[in-house]
Amino acid sequence: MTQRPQMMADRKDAPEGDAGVATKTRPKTQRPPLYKVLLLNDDYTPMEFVVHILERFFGMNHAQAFEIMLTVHKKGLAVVGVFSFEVAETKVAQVMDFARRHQHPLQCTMEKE
Ligand code: TYC
Repeated sequence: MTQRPQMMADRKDAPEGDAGVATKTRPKTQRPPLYKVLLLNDDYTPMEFVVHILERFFGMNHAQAFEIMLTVHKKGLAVVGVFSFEVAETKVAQVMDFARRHQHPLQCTMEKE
């Protein structure tokens, strides 16, 4: 069998500064929390504008974007993506800014999954 230098961390006889806690067991990895980005319905924003937003900021094709837009229109809201905190925050800001610049009342929010 191939020999390789053994680091202290690998050695079973290494001094245990960690007092024997979780050295052999599965290390606890922490996944960052995810955030849902939600689009809300209103009575004034044009359907094609919402479709454009979904294509532009959420990478959807026209058919997907149209379908999600219709879901929001009928159900009142829909999840349009799930992202890390920073990416979700950026998407919400992009959508809100774009809607405001076009004087549409479209609302976009995020919530922890
Ligand atoms: N309800 C809007 C209309 O009838 C369309 C719309 C869809 C608005 C989705 C916002 O997030 C929205 N023009």
